[in-house]
Parts: sequence; C-alpha cells; structure tokens
Amino acid sequence: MSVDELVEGVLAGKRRSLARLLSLIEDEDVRAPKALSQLYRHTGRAHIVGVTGPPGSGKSTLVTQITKELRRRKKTVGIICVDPSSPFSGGALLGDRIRMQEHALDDDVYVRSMGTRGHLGGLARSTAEAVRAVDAFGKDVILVETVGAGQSEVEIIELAHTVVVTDVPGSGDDIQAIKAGIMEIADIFVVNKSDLEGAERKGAEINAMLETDIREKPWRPPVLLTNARTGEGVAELVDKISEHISCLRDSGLLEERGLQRSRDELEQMMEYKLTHQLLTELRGRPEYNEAIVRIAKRNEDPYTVAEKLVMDFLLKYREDAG
Ligand SMILES: Nc1nc2c(ncn2[C@@H]2O[C@H](COP(=O)(O)OP(=O)(O)OP(=O)(O)O)[C@@H](O)[C@H]2O)c(=O)[nH]1
Ligand SMILES: [Mg+2]
Repeated sequence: MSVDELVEGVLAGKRRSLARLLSLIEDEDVRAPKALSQLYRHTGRAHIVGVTGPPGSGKSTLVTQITKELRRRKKTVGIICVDPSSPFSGGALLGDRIRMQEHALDDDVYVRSMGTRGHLGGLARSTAEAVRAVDAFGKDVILVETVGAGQSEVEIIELAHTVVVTDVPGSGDDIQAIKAGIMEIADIFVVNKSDLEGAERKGAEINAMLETDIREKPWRPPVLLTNARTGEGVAELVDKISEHISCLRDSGLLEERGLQRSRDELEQMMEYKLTHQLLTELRGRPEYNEAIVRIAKRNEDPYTVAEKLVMDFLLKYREDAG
C-alpha cells in the first residue's frame, strides 16, 4: 500500500488502512511520518480523553462503559490502550480486547493497543501519532488508557485535553503518590469500584487533598464515584468530561494549549532534524573524530568545539542559501 493509498483509505474511513498506518507508526517506519504529514490538516477535531490510574483500578472496564454511554449520545469513539510493559501490541492487552469486544462489531468504535518496541520516550511519541491517525480517521472522542503515575505515563497522557484519574477504595497511602505525581494533570478524579467498602471515604480524602491547591483556576477537578461493572455513575462522568472541554473552550485555555502544543511539536521536530543533519554530516569527517580525541586528551574542551562546529554548520548553510 503506497503512502497516498494509505492516506486516502484513512480519510475514507477504511479500518484496514488505519490498522496498517498504526502498525507503521509502531514500527517507526519512514512511511508513517509521510502519511501523518498529509493527514495533519485533517486532525485537531477529536476530543482526546486520557484515563490513567493504578493497575487493576478498572480503567479498561470504565473505558468500555464510557464508550457505551458515548455511543448512546451518538458520538463515535476511538480507544487506544497503552501498555508500557509490553513489547508487543497485538497480544499485549488481550484481556482488554476481549472485554472491549462488545464494541468490536460496532463500526463507530475503533480499538487498538500500543506496546513499546523501543524506549518509553518512543512510546509517548508513537501514542501521540496513533491518536493523530485516529483523529484524522474521524472519531469524535479518543480514549487513551494508560497505567500508572510515573513520568513516562505523564508524558503519554499530556496529549489529552481531559485527564481522568482512577483510584479505588482502600488505604489512603496512594494519596501522597497522586499528590506527587498527577494532581497537576488530573481534570477529573474517579473512585471506581464504588460497590466496595470505603469508596466515600476515599472520595473525601481526594477532595481534602484538592483543597490544598489554592491556585486560581477556571476548573476545579470533581471527584466522582463509579461502578464500572454496572455502569453506575458513568453518565455523570461523561457529563463532566464534556463539561470540561466546554470549560477549556470558554476560558480560552483550549486555544492556548493548542498553540503551546504546536510550538512544542514544531520545536521537537526542528531539534531532531537539525541534530540529525548536523551529525550525519560531521560523522563522516576525519577532523570530527580527531576533535573528539583532542577533547578526550584534554587538549580541547567540548564547549568551544561544539560552538565552533555548530556555527560553521550554520554559516555554511547561509552561504549555500546565497
Ligand atoms: N467490584 C468491582 N470490580 C470492578 C469494577 N470495575 C472493574 N472491576 C474489576 O476489576 C478488575 C480489573 O479491571 P480492569 O478494567 O482490567 O482494570 P485496569 O485498570 O484496566 O487494569 P490494568 O489495565 O491491568 O491496569 C476486573 O476484574 C474488573 O472486573 C467495579 O466497579 N467494581
Ligand atoms: Mg486495562
């Protein structure tokens, strides 16, 4: 399948084309950025919702219920499950796949798992690209499920407009972890498994934690109780999810964040391109390796050499440009 066919297929809503593109993204195939570059102007329409929280807190079950509710509201849905611990996407989240199977025959729902083939940073990037692909495919809401509260997960979830953090009843030990890790990025807290003992108390603990944040903000994260097995509380959750995006829109934050994101994306890409070009050119030259040896022998210092190499490189391009 050529890049053009792939792009056409995705825009025409062909699931097979989307699946193929997602595999290319995961494999870091050179055709992926080419296709994404063409698809870019068709993105930016989906509401991206991150769902994160400790292992087993019911994220997948909740995502299934949220999807059901969104379908009731005539919204189309894309689901991306990210599993940083797994090198394979295909079988990685088989359990999730099976649980989400009830949506499998629904053409308006697209489910995909992403595993890591390389380092975690790579996963954050490939997830962002996968979301972009599903966005271009035309889904109204894209749910991104990812485990945990570590830095890499924060990176993954940062692409979401709305972040839902799940927790479960039980010891309040994790409150400190939430405070340290994800309070900043949480837009909605969910105490799932509300059928278990202590759900109200956990909700109160999270609320108390939120009280300590006195900064002026247009949105105060609500704390909701859900039972993802029965779907209890899920309609309220979906209400809050759409209220949140409206709030972002009305306060101007959506536009502001969009600009910030575009700036980050552009700068990351330029940084990569520039470094890549510079290094490709330098590494073929004997004097480059000689300079490294001189640095190692302390005959030269890397500060001066780096400055000189970069300036020479830029000057040369300026001359080339005339
Ligand atoms: N009692 C109860 N069990 C639930 C509820 N929601 C989910 N579970 C159960 O909790 C277990 C874990 O649910 P998952 O949805 O796989 O949790 P997860 O957070 O996606 O798990 P990982 O992706 O492995 O981190 C399953 O056995 C679910 O049936 C709930 O509201 N109440
Ligand atoms: Mg899961």
